[in-house]
Amino acid sequence: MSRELSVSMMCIDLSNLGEMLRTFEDEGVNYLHVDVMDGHFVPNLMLGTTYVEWLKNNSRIPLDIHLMVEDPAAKLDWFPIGPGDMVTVHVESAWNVLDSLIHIRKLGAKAVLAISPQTPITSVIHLLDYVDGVCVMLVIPGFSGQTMIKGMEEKIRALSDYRRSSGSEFFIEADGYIHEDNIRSLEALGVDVFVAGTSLLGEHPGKYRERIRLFYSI
Ligand code: S6P
Ligand code: MG
Repeated sequence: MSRELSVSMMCIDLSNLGEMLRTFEDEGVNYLHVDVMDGHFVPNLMLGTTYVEWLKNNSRIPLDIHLMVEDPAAKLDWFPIGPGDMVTVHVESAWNVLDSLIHIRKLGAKAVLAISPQTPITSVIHLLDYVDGVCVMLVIPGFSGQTMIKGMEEKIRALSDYRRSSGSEFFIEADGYIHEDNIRSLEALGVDVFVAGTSLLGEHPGKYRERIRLFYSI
């Protein structure tokens, strides 16, 4: 599969949201990455249901909803999830995470299982028949603007090796610290979908069109 970009909506300039969305559409951005945090599973609180609904109604780009919440199964119906969207739940977030994966697929969306930096890939292997993708967190969930935790490349390599040797077809998403100097190396390791915020929207104010073009051309 060709490289895909999911733009982190927690890093966006809200005063310029409409124009930014039009630019993302023009430039072929694949997903709008919506981080949902409940102040319990992670020590931060953000991106509420009304905002997600607004994004759904005001952009043609599929949503990539990343639920960093306790008991995600009880909250899935709060969001406007439909065919083409992608919804991520954390393997660490609930004993019944499989219920969420099944429910997400019933809604026609892609089910993605996320693993935090300290969680080994063995914690998701037995669930791969129920997922479309695995999201490897390269940073501690909760905040943008962090640096990559050591050992994450090896983790992606191991997951990618498993995918190849088992013949599984899940995609690998990498979330956090995506910059122009690590895109090609992460892709070579097996990453298909990249979540980027700071390098697109934070470090170069106003230059998001150029930064998106750079992402696809590297
Ligand atoms: C972090 C969150 C991420 C951030 C992403 C973008 O908990 O899940 O999706 O939005 O890390 O920020 P940055 O600064 O790493 O590019
Ligand atoms: Mg995220």
